[in-house]
Amino acid sequence: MIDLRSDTVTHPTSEMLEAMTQAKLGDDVFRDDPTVQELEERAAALVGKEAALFVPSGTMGNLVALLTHTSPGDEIILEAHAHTAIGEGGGLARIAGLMPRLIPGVEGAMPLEAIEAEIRGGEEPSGHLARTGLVCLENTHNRAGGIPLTVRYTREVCELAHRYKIPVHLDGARVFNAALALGVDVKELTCPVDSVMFCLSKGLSAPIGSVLAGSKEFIDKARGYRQLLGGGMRQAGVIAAAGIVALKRMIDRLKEDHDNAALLAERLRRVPGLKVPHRVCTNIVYVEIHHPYYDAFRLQDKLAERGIKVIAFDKSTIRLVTHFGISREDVLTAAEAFEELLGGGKQ
Ligand code: TLP
Repeated sequence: MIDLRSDTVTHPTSEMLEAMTQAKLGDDVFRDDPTVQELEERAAALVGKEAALFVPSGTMGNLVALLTHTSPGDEIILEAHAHTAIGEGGGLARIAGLMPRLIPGVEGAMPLEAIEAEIRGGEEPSGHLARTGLVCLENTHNRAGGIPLTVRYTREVCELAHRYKIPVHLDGARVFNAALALGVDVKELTCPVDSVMFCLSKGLSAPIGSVLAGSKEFIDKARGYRQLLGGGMRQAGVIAAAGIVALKRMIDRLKEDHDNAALLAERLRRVPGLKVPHRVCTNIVYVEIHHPYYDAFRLQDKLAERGIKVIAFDKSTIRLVTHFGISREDVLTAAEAFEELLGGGKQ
């Protein structure tokens, strides 16, 4: 099987499995699991924050951030196709009681003027207007094709939001991919924001877990919300141990995934009936299917019959993601399968 559905499908490395069996454990809800503490300290230092919190998933990390920064009834400004807006079960409204204010972005970046136009201060005396409680960014931006938001843009959004005393949260599920693609230290992308969530279980290949990082005060409060959501994990050092290996060993190798994605995109661009609608800068490739016989769902099924797994997002869109375990040969094989199915008349 060549599994290009997501970088979430990566399995732990043997070094991770070894570290998991050797991990020193405690009860993390009592805050005495040394392995979780080591992971949190390393993670915080890596992204230039005072403190960090280990959470079971990116979805929980984002939701805990939202709950910590805002009050129910607040508005939250997000890019229209942000994962937090469309991919996290509506938790922002169902659980945090927030009203999404969605702004369509250009390559995942909301125009600054549009953000400023949507900010509401809540100081209006009649109390009619909702208050903007948070601005969210996503880097890399998943639905925009894994495009990284630049350091300059990140700083500008933060300066703008902070001028109105509004915090900024970064969904940095793949922020190390962004830093690599931009050739910057990840801190450049994470220091300007008030909080950042990043995933250990995607390109970094840990089996489970994400990290939320911010100021000490923010993380102390966030810990309570994690508990409320059922995210207190007791002997969590078992999985944190894999996360530590992920941070030590798996960040630099992301380049291989980016190179493979670029090669895949280059090959797919040549296939009749396919369009790659965006720049490919990291490990995500979307293709649009314009074919008389295949729509995305049928193509997904036919590729699966050939041992290639992809995700059809809708009738005309398929997503492919490169990751640890996918080689250059694998992406060439996948591209050939597209070519044979769409170009070769083997229907
Ligand atoms: N994204 C997953 C699936 O939800 C589709 C994927 O395969 O891309 N932020 C971003 C930008 C994400 O892409 C994801 C997961 C999350 C948050 C949520 O992380 P998890 O899956 O750990 O809850």
